[in-house]
Amino acid sequence: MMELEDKDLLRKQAALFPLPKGVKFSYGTAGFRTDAALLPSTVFRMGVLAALRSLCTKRATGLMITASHNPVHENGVKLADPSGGMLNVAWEPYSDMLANAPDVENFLQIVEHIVKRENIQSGNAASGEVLLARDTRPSGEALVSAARQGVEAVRGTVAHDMGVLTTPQLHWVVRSFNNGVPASESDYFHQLSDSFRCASIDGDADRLVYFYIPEKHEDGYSGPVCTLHLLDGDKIAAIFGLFIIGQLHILAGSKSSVSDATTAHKAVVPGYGEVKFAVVQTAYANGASTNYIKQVLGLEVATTPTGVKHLHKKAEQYDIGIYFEANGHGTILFNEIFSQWLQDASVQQKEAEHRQAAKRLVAVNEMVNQAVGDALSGILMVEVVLRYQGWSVEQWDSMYKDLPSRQLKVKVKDRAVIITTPDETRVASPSSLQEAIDTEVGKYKGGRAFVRPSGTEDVVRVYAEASSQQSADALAQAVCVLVYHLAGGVGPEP
Ligand code: G16
Repeated sequence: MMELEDKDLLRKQAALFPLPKGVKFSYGTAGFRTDAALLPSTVFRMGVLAALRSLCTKRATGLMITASHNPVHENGVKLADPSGGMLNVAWEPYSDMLANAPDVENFLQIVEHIVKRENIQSGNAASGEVLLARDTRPSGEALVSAARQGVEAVRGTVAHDMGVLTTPQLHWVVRSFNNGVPASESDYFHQLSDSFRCASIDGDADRLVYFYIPEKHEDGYSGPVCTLHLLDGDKIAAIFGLFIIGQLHILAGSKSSVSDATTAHKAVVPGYGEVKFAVVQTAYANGASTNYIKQVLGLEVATTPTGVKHLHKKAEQYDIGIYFEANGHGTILFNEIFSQWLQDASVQQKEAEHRQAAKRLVAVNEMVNQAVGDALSGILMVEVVLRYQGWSVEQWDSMYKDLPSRQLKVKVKDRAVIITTPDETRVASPSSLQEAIDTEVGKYKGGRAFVRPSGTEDVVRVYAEASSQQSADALAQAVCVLVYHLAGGVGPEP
């Protein structure tokens, strides 16, 4: 029950927020919303209501100052229940009554009515909490202040100003706060980011890689230093290859799985014939990816020099050509005749399962950007395939384990002095450089290394693979020194 002291405090504060003349407020679909200049009394009164609701439920409530999509000169107030959801509809009539109370005495009577009806304990022993937030409208700060005064005009209740938040963030914060878990804006972002995989795209959105940070290190260590797991263009090609060969198997009426698909690239589909299907890579493809695509997926792997222009041209030679550079450039190409056949098959195949497989491939054909690799359509494609496979990003990552590798670059006076073989895996000139690289590679178990002049930067790129990260690093470093001495390095020795 309200004591005299409680009423005096409320009366004094409410008098600071008189009701504007000739306006009728209505809680509406999602709280009050009107011209911001008319709102201080309403917001003050909703602060009072949010405080009463908190005292009634003995949990925190929320109050959001926003007018959503409405013009900037408008504003509004929404209330969040302790669950984090919308204000209990049974309380909506109270909000209308309070907002329209013509004077302070009438307002106090309504407050008393609510306190009595809801059996609310107020006063010093009570402890209510209301979390306040606002959008970026210029009127927001003053209205949050009105809300705070409303909350704190109810004795035993405190307001916490959470600053600028989105409406769903405030609801999330209220829910978390009441569940006793960290509830700040940064906790909200942590929760979102921790629940996803991440994808990263480059400056002009034509490259795509995925990555995640495992909860535990492989050696069981789980400390502040973390190892990032990268799912690069090779792994994207592998999962696309897996998905497409799976659909071709269905169309071919073959029950074989990827593990016994050693001749799958010769998938013979009744009504079409042999579907020519390959994955196109460059010398930068991790050796483990090439092995997996060839030996586990049973697909043909074609190799071209670095540069999308080369991979794209090669991929066009197949009915379906997946091409990806390890750095995330890539896409899937379908030739026109096969695309048309798939369209027809998606309607005409007798078996529903076959029609479905054809439809899936038609959908891929429509979704991927066949003009050039496109990070945005690539992300959608990855998400679709992960969903189809029912895989987490960790399961995708475990398709194969990358061989340890290292990529470095060396500044030289004239990068054109290095001429490579067409597949870029060997140096044709100066021949002394290739001989020295061969000798160095021979020192490392599972070693592989090549160098090539960059086509985009004034450097020579060095790539090395070996059976351990330490060896790959050492091999790459040794090759850098060779390039520096045998191909006109400039600046300090690497
Ligand atoms: C360009 C090409 C890519 C190539 C990359 C690096 O990408 O389109 O095909 O992989 O350069 O080339 P290099 O090793 O010769 O410097 P972007 O995304 O930088 O335009």
